[in-house]
Amino acid sequence: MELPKRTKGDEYTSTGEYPELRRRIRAASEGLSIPAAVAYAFDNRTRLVPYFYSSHRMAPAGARAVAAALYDSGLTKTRVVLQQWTPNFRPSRAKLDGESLEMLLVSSMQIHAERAYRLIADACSLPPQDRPLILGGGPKAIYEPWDLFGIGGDPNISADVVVTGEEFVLMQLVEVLLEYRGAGGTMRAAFHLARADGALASIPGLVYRQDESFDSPLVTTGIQRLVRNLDEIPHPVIGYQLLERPHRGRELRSQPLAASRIWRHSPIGSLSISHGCKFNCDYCPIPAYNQKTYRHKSGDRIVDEMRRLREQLGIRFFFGTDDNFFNDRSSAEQLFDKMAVAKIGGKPLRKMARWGTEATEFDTWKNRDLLPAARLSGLRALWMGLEDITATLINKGQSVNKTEELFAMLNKVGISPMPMMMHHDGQPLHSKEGLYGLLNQVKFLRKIGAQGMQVTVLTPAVGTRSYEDNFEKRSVFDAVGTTPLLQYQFDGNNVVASTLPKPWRTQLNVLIAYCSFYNPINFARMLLRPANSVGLGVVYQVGSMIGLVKTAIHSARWSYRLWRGPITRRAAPSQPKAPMIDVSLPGDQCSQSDGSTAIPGSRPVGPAPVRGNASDKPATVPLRVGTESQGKISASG
Ligand code: B12
Ligand code: SF4
Repeated sequence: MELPKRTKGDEYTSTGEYPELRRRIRAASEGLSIPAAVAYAFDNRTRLVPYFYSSHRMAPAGARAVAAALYDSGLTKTRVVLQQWTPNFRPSRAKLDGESLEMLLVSSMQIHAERAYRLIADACSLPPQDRPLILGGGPKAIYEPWDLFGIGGDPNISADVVVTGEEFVLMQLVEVLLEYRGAGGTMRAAFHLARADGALASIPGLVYRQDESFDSPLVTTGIQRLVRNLDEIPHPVIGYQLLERPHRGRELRSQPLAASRIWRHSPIGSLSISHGCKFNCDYCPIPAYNQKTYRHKSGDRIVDEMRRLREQLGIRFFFGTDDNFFNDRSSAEQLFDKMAVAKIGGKPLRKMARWGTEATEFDTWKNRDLLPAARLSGLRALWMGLEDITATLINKGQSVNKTEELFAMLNKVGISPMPMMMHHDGQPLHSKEGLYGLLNQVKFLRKIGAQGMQVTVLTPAVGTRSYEDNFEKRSVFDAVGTTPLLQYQFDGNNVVASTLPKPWRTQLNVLIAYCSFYNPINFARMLLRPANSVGLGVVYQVGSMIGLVKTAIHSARWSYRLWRGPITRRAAPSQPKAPMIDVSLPGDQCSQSDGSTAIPGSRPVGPAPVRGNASDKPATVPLRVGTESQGKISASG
């Protein structure tokens, strides 16, 4: 099921609301010391091609943005800890300027959830009075917030509050908590007071336990409001300067990573340029998450971000975290106009900074006349979700002829086309005729100038229209052999759902497809191409051939286990294990794509509890906390 959206016209914050909120928090937090760590969970088992390099060499934008928002609001004792770089970090032992953490903010995708649980478990190993306030956020929290409470069935291992939206929601929460904390309290104590007072119900985008009792239901406050003007978001240069430097230790170092060394560890800078996509693919949660909106930054702002990151931190390669960059022509145009004439250190921006992003083939084709301008803005690579160029799996306006013509145009202007393909049950490895087979498509794309290749398997994604169907069709695996499936395996690199009798073949198909693209022969071919079409291809070939060694071992093992079986299947996805109560205020009510109004898994309770009245408790429902997928969690595991 997709996330619901707010009523039309009520999706956004008003102009200036977010900067004003930060200004108020700055005033309220003056003189306070609130040590906080934003920990980005990362499961190293997912470090495979095609993300072998980017997952470690591109500091994630979400965790940086959250830390930047705290810092910019006066909570300057904030550090960003990436588990890719600091795998042994233990929140329970972390100190900033000699003080223990008062807030632990865990950011996680679904595939890194097992690592997120451990971070939370470690923080919960402290005596209750010493525990930081534990907040969950990021894609795992957005779609399955209940999973971060009562982890592994232990009600003591739990986040205190989960943010199901963006940093604006967090800062609204921080403002309320500061009001309750005062000068001498802690953020966790403030959270308990604010919750008891009903003061959190008016912040859309939160999930928390109604009280501290073991059978407490979860409360959801509805769907977030989105910051409309992305230029209002704090500058990314702030978040970069809060990064913990890579090390194997458990504690935090006294100083963050030095500015002069940031580019060495994160040579690619991810930049949030736009959010949203006009398409509506049934296996993708992005349009619903964005409440069908499209937001973008101004050209001036992007120029300023690149300039400062280049000049102050030495980062010269950028990746736009766009869902569909060419979604809106006028916003792309204004960006190119500004970037084409911008200078960094007296030189044209395009000489000092290069960038890549994601866009659909349909919109890139529609705006193909802008490609020369795009190149002048420094755009050097475009990742396109072609999925299946015959449009059999999904029709997003892609076609064989269009792809061929577009790739030629892109290569001509010096922008590397980077196709992203999706292998599925209906697609054979090879077809005798036409282009339906996976290998036929990979070979064709290489010939027409693809500089890189991503092949993932179609994997059920939470928050999508097709998610539940996959369970109903009994395609999603529950266990293979005696081992239950874990969340890290839903990364598109493992076959975790299939109705075929031999899913191990699908697993090998992907590996064969990669080997057919990334190999010494194609590497040599790339080198022999005319200079203007070599682009990223050579770099990608080398990096991916290295990454393929680990990926091949991983794939062969998983394929073997699928072959051995037996495979058991699941009839339904994980559900909230505690009852969920929707207390969103009338103005914050939202609607589902099917016309219903509640948050998935929740039931409305009418008017939200107001301050001073937190006793709106539902009839008791038998409680089992944690999900099957969580397993037993221990802080030391
Ligand atoms: C850029 C991107 C990538 C990049 C970089 C990822 C990175 N680590 O930086 C690359 C290309 C490497 C990548 C890879 C993958 N990705 Co990706 N990626 C994105 C994308 C397009 C943008 C993410 C981003 O940086 N946004 C900009 C920042 C500023 O926003 P944000 O991350 O949403 O963070 C905000 C909020 O979430 C919140 N927040 C975040 N953390 C926290 C923590 C706390 C405590 C709080 C309060 C708030 C909070 O505040 C932030 C600021 O407003 C998103 C889609 C999207 N539009 O969100 C998918 C997305 C994150 N990716 C996804 C997936 C599945 C993958 C892959 C598994 C590939 C695949 N099969 O699709 C791999 C995994 C690689 C790995 N091993 O980790 C999914 C995750 C789904 C889920 N339920 O977990 C997403 C959501 C796309 C989708 N299908 O919906 N990805
Ligand atoms: S085009 Fe891409 S981002 Fe847009 S809905 Fe489809 S899969 Fe999602």
